[in-house]
Order: sequence, then structure tokens, then C-alpha cells
Amino acid sequence: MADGTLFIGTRRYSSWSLRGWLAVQMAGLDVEITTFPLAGGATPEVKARTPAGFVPYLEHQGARIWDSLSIGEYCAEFAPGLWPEDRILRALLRSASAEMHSGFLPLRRTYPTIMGAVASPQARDAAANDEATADIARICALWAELLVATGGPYLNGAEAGIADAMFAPVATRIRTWGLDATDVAQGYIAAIHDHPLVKRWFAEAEAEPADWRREHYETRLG
Ligand SMILES: N[C@@H](CCC(=O)N[C@@H](CS)C(=O)NCC(=O)O)C(=O)O
Repeated sequence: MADGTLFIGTRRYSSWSLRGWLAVQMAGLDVEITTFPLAGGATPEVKARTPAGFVPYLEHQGARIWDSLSIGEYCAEFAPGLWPEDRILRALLRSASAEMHSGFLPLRRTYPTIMGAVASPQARDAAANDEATADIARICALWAELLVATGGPYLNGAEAGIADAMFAPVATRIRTWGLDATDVAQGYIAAIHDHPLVKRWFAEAEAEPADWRREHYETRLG
């Protein structure tokens, strides 16, 4: 019997779920996965089954952990290598992860997560705005700084960690929407898409029932 359950939302749309799921998988926690098809906000099952009304939510060996960054921190207690060993690098990656967690709203609103989809150039250009473009520029600069600091190819260093879990969905957005990014950022985006866990998430997203798709997201792809 598994040690608990990770509750997530539709893989195709739920960027926060990917963060929590990656952390749990990277730490090797033995949990069952329960997936709620998201309604596009205030999904009744999510409201009923989770403390804050959001996924991801983890129940593990008596602990209840909600919110992606808390799940990441919890997972790192089991697998300390999910943060760098060096205090100064750890502080850098924690700050970047917190910045991702609380920021980049224009980017998130402008270019929604639709895993594995490709937006038309017309849809991308119609959605574009200065605030979202500034978010991308900040993310590219941040990734460059972290990759130099830890040596890459992941933000965490040789092996992916919590910072990569936090930024992986952004990497998928940049690809889905065909956004301009620096060569360094494109290299990181490729590394994220080549990661076996990310590949597994995409495959599982593709296998989700067709009636879990939501028109108000899909039509934004153009
Ligand atoms: N700050 C939260 C955000 C979680 C969040 O917004 N999750 C969305 C799905 S990506 C959700 O559960 N929305 C409720 C719903 O769609 O019913 C975290 O880091 O986990």
C-alpha cells in the first residue's frame, strides 16, 4: 500500500500540479495519484477534497501539505539533493523559486499552460503585451544566472531539483506559445523537455480523456 496520495488537476492545464508532481517523483515518495478534471476554476471536487481548494495537495504518512512550494520543501526533507548543498546557492535557488511562486502574473495570464499544444503565431502575437514580454526577459536572465552559478544543465546543477520543478511549466509555456527566448534559455527549455519525468507527464497528459479538455483554453491557441 502506498504512503499517501498526491491530488493533482488535469495535466494538460495544471502547471501547479506539474510542480508538485515533479517534486514528489524526484524525491521518490510512494504515493497514489488522484487526478481531478479541472473545470477552469473552483472545481467542486478540488474544493471538497483539498484544504485550500487548490491542487496540488499531498497527503503523506500523516502529513498534509498543500501549495506547490510547500510540497517541494517537504519532498526535499526526504531528498536533500533537491536543493544545492551549498548555503549560498541554496539561498539563490530558494529566492528564484519563491519569485516564480509569487510572481510573473502577466506571463501566466497571457500565455496559459496547455501542455503539448502549439499556439498559432497569430494567437501568440494577438496575446502579446509588454508586461508578459518583460516577465520572459526576467526569466531568461534569472535562468542564465542560476545555470552559471550551479553549472547546469538544470537550475539545481547536474540533477534537477525543486527550482526546476518550479520553472518547468514556464519552459513548456515558452515552447507552446513559440515565445522569443535567449539561446541559454532555449537550451534549458530543451533540457526540461528531455527530462524523463517531464516526458512522462506529457505522455500522461496526452492520454487524458478528450472530455477533460476545456474550450476556453483550447480556443486561445488560435
Ligand atoms: N499557489 C498554489 C496555486 C495552485 C493553483 O492555482 N492550482 C489551480 C490549478 S493549476 C487550482 O487548483 N485551481 C482550482 C480549480 O481549477 O478548481 C500552489 O502553488 O500550489
